[in-house]
Amino acid sequence: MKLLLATRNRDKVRELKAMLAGLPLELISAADMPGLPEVEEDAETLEGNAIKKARTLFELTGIPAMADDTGLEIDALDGAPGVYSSRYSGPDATYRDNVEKVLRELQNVPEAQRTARFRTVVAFVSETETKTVEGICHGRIAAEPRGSGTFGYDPIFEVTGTGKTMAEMTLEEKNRISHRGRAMAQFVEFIKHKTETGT
Ligand code: ITT
Repeated sequence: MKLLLATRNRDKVRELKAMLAGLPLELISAADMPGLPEVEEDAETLEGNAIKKARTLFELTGIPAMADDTGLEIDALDGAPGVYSSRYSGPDATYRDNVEKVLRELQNVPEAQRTARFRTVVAFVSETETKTVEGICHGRIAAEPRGSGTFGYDPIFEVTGTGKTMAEMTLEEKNRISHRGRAMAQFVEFIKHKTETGT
């Protein structure tokens, strides 16, 4: 079975490939397919955007597609940046710009009130079905960035119960406990069932 990873973010592709390794799938990444359009993420929910990305690329290529949409939800900011996580500080924002904006906004917020969560919705779209699963990882926004592994908001996201930011973890450690890892564990079961039953 072919599976198209409908994301242009190479950091996400690296994690998704590690999580899908060992399954009888031929993985194709949209990041490696020139000519595919950028899908505008204009839905109001992670689920809406994930389905839109997967459906658009399935319709263009005919290959069953999966997409993940991820948001960082910070309680002291009423759930922001949430669905706007990739462009929080503007349309061409870098990871660093976004991290700096979050830290500025939380400047006067004490440690106990810096609670947050990463949420990932993974969507799968094929000719016959549309399926979504969700994964959540709880944590807190650190006072300063720590660690250089992984990507995005990871250097400021301290995972509950670990004392580490996600960027202080190895990829394997992060994938075991992360929002994306949790969503993908469910997705892997779903795909395994499909490949075993030929559905
Ligand atoms: P695609 O839409 O092409 O998949 P994207 O970068 O826009 O790529 P998302 O909308 O899912 O992906 O993610 C929004 C942003 O959230 C992303 O640009 C990162 O800054 C951040 N992000 C996503 N997953 C993350 C993770 O595991 N750790 C830290 N930050 C993450």
